[in-house]
Amino acid sequence: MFIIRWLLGRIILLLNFIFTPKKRQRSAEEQQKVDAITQNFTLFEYKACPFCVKVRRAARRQGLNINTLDAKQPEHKQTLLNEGGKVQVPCLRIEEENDVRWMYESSAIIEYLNIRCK
Ligand SMILES: N[C@@H](CCC(=O)N[C@@H](CS)C(=O)NCC(=O)O)C(=O)O
Repeated sequence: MFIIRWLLGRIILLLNFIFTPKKRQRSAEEQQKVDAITQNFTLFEYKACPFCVKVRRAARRQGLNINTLDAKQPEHKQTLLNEGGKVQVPCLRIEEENDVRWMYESSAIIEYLNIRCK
């Protein structure tokens, strides 16, 4: 079972690499504005998780630079569990004006990013 999951993960990563989406281009000024928003975001993920790949691809299509943390690493996994509430990826940590939110569900994250970072 582990082998099959591992293999599927490699296939997903390979396909993602081959069919890397085009990154949206913005003017330097526009990109700066969007970067100022996304610098408060952290995406907790597993590299080969299909739902995480989906979010990373959507972020790339939108030209967003989002810091990622590998939730396989025990320290990040613990943070996700303690502060987010459960170990499920992808999870977007959103820090805004002394408020921290933990957003689960790939579709919800993509929708949020599309609205927040037009
Ligand atoms: N419906 C969720 C599914 C996310 C999901 O199933 N993530 C898996 C990894 S692919 C997970 O976090 N499993 C818990 C674990 O591995 O501990 C989404 O769209 O984000």
